[in-house]
Amino acid sequence: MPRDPAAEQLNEYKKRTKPGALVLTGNGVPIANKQSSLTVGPRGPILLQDFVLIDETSHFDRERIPERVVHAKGAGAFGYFEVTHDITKYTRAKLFSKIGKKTPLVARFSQVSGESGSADTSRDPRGFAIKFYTEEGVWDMVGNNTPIFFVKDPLMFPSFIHTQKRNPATHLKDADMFWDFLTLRPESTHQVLILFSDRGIPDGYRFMHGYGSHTFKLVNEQKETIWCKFHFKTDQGIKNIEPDKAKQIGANDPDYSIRDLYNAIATGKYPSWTFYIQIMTQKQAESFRWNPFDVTKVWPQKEYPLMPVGKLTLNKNPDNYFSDVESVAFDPANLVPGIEPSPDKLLQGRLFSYGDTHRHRLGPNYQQLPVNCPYKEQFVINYQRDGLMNLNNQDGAPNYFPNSFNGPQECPAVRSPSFHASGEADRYDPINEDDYGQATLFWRKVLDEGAKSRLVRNIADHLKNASAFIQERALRNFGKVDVELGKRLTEALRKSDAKIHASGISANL
Ligand code: HDE
Repeated sequence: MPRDPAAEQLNEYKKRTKPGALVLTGNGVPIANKQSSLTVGPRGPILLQDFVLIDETSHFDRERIPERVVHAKGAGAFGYFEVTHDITKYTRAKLFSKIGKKTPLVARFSQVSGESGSADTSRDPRGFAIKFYTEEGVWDMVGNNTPIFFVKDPLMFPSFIHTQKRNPATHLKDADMFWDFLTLRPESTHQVLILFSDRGIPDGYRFMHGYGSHTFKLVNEQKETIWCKFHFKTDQGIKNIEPDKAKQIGANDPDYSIRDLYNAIATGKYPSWTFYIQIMTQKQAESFRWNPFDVTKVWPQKEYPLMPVGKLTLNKNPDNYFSDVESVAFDPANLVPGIEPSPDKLLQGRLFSYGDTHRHRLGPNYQQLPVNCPYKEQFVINYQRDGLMNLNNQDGAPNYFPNSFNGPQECPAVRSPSFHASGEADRYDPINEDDYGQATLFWRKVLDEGAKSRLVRNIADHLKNASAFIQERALRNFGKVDVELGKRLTEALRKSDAKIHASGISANL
């Protein structure tokens, strides 16, 4: 069998280069012997003056940066976005300014809860993050492959993530943590159903949709605003992996999805997604039967149809995984004129968190790394200076504002329209926000009989590992989605080796 392009990477390098380049130290000095340390006699000890050894070892000691606290495992690629439909009446964002316009981008797809060495085929949401290098700065669309999320208050997020990762005492994934939290926060039910459905294990990153998930605000040239959601539909079609096969692949080829994306692009099978928006006027939002900024709910597509906007194509693999993918830093706060945040609380929390984690993970000047830099190579001109690993002296421009020395000026044209905000400051619980309505629709209307059976099996296979009282709470919650779901799950758990109090459950449904 011929080797695939990912396996051939080094041979390809050899073909396109000439032998004979010199190996240098970090400060650019040729190295006479790269294989033997400098020792006193053939048996050592080693001399401290062996700069070749020290240079090599000390750089090696620092090769890893902290992995992302979530979405640590992922694959990335470069490509472009092309506008196919005019939406200038809704947004003045320059990347949408005319049909046929192309904007370069980088995409990163990821698993959420596993570490950077974990298997690509685990049941987990997948990250779907796109960095558009627009002419008015970088727009990051940092979404997932599901249109909704588990929780809706950013204060819940660290706890939620803790429950999906390892138990700090045992360093093991823990079914009690997982189900305890989710069942105590019933707003997560809708997303839990999607996670345990067939779409919970996509067949690589090419065969899944992407969603901005939150509601955003679009602003047009006249400063009129409208609410909007972003959808990326895969042109490859949806493909998922059966759990048993996923386990098998996870054991034999844990990097399955990274390999699949790399090889597809290397062989010219460029994956693409059609980009749609859903819009809702301010007036419609006021009378919408759910909170339109509640990220645990979708906007029904029958009432708010998808409108096509353009196509996103990935056509170039990273040259270097570390600098192009590990160092890429997405931030939902990276918005461009014409796209603004909504009051969605979870989104508001994210507007702080990402820049904060980047400053920790990559340093204060992470925006200067080529993959993060607007237009990639051109440095931003502003009044920020210095700091760890600063590369930009801004050509001697003044570092204070206002100034009389041709420092960069404000641009009043991009001013955002004002918006009204008022209310009693308090910590509001999301109570009476209908935790089950859309989950019920998902169970009854979206899934066919086969999909329902697989969902029940998938939940039971996981839930059976939790403590009995947590299983019972889960069954009560799922029973509120649909009595049938509760009953079928109870049955499935009874058939498994779960230690449930079988009699107590159906009584409580
Ligand atoms: Fe993230 N998330 N997240 N998230 N997220 C991160 O940023 C966070 C949420 C998503 O390929 C982190 O650079 C908070 C929703 C993706 O590099 C961190 C909250 C959605 C990626 C972070 C959320 C996402 C991240 C970790 C709730 C889908 C990977 C490393 C308030 C709409 C991006 C990093 C990449 C990564 C925080 C919820 C998507 C810690 C606080 C909802 C695709 O900043």
